Amino acid sequence: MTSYRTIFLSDLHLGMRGCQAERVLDFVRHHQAERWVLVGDVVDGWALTRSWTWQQVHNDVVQKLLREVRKGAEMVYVPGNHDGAARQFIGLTFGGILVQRDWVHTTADGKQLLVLHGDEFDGVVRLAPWLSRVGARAYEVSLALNTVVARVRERMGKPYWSLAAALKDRTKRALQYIDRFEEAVAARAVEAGVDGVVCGHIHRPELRDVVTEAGATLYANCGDWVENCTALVEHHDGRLEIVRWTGPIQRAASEPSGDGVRHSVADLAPRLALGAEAAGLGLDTGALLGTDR
Ligand SMILES: [Mn+2]
Repeated sequence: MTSYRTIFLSDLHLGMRGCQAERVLDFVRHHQAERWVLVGDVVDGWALTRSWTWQQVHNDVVQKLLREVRKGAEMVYVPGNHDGAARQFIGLTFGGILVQRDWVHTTADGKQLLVLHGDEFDGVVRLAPWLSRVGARAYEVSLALNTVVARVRERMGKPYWSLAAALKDRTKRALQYIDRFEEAVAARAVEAGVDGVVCGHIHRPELRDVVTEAGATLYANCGDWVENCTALVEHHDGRLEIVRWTGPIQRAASEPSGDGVRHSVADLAPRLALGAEAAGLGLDTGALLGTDR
């Protein structure tokens, strides 16, 4: 059992196919904190609207978090866009969980961190259709892609190099989007006069100083529990760290054995980009793959 002062979690996407709920559960079981901060997209209401994929393990995660509160942990919940329905409860406390639109967290060493989900910057950064409702489905589909790339190639009748080239081009655009998102979020923190910002939303864990035109600030992104399985933690002395959890591998019957579920940040970008491309072009990736995920 590892103990931290604060644990920040975002983008669990409970209820979405591809959500690694077993890993979340394992992480929560092995950690304790004085305060838990949920940075949005905890439950994926969009996915649940499309098809009901709520499983017992998703309930288990919610119950486990509630138990932490009963045991005395503080919990702050900043809803995201996928669980935006919870935004109607801003300012209220449910079962000891305080719901906030955004939140200023003060670290043990006195740093002030503005906590927000990050979807409020979608309007500023207009390069990522995969963050939209339409793109969300394409993104979900693209998550399944890397395991069936061989089949796609065969069906499309395209040689491997052309697919690789296309991915390379799209990766560049996805990275450009990520840069712009990080800058926009950092600029908000500078504007707010705080020492840093904690967000989620783009499923890319990060902890670094970002220099904007208005000044430099600490940018922290919790990452997600669909691909990266990361949390942002604050040690008891105020030091921040990204923790990557490699607990038990979730293995559904339809999934390949081995490391078919875990993906590195490095191969996240092309798949995000492919989702973007599919959304942007109205391309039915599901049909291409011969699956209807
Ligand atoms: Mn989001």
